[in-house]
Amino acid sequence: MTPRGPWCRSVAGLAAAAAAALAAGCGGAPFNTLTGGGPEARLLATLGWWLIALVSLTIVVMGVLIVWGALRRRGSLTEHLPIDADGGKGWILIGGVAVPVVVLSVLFFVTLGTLRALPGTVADPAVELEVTAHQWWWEIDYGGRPSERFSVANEIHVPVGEKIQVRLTSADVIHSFWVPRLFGKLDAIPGHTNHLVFEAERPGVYRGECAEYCGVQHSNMRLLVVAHEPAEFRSWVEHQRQPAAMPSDPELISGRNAFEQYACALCHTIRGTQARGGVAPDLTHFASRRTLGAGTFPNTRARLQAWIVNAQGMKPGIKMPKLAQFDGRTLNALAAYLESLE
Ligand code: HEC
Ligand SMILES: [Cu+2]
Repeated sequence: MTPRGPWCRSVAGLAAAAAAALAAGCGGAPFNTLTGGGPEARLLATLGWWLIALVSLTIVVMGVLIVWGALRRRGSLTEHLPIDADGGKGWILIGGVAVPVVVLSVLFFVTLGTLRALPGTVADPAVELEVTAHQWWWEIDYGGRPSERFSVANEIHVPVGEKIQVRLTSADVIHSFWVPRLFGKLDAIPGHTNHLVFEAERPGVYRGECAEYCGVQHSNMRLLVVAHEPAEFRSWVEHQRQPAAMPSDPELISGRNAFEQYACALCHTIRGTQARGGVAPDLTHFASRRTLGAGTFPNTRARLQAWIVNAQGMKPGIKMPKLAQFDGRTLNALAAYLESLE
């Protein structure tokens, strides 16, 4: 097609932009719901394609009818079509009743089929997780015998090709748990447990978000799902089960003492120390995580120091207060200690 005139050019431009957006979207964009990374996500993607197809068809047919209605002249051949014989009632019955009933019924049954194919629980999952949403971070507890349990935050590790069973709840308000390339949104409701099963087919890092407005830092309540080959996953689990390493370096020891002495230990847990708080992210293997503040910052030394000094300045409104001023040495020791918690 050779575009003629500005109107044609803008249509061609729009089409090119749409095609580019579609192509970019198909290239594995993290929030693309149409490129499922596992069987559950693909079922949802198929449902998405059904919606797009039927809606597009409806739009095209409507567009053609509008253009045709605007262009036709009285007395033209079309007036003699049988459908016009009753003064237009046929159009109303077909366009206003029959077509919507057909389109909505198809979508209804496709949706029902998708829901049935997505069970909330499986008989013997490879991994069982308890996910608790907090304002504004995710607590992730790995089950097992009491000695095997451990808790991490904002970063879920799973083996590829295996079913993961999630039990989801909330500690405060309603949140919604969503990793678009792996599963659909599921509400996290205080006092209630919802169930979800998912599987990641390929190793990689999948991004997720809280998908239900939950207060000032809702937009900074992210999570990552990291899918490993099974052997790699097992060694990750083995490592996370260990308590925090005992420091021998004097600076790290003073960092640990500071952590236990300041209020930090009232909110946070570091297994193997006296820090046993239960209302904030478990920091036992904090340094093994990629992000700080539920996906808000990369987990670097500079950000960590700034966070310890004034987390409120970085993520205003969060439940970690600005604590008393530390002297430079204490601050360095605290950060060095937390950074040593691989
Ligand atoms: C009143 C409870 C409370 C106290 C006291 C507290 N924190 Fe926190 N802390 C939190 C909460 C809640 C979060 C999660 C914030 C978020 O991401 O929304 C957090 C997050 C963190 C994180 C980031 C964890 C992650 O994985 O993203 C670090 C590191 C941290 N705190 C260190 C400390 C240190 C060091 C101290 C003491 C100097 C301390 N905290 C004192 C409640 C507390
Ligand atoms: Cu939210």
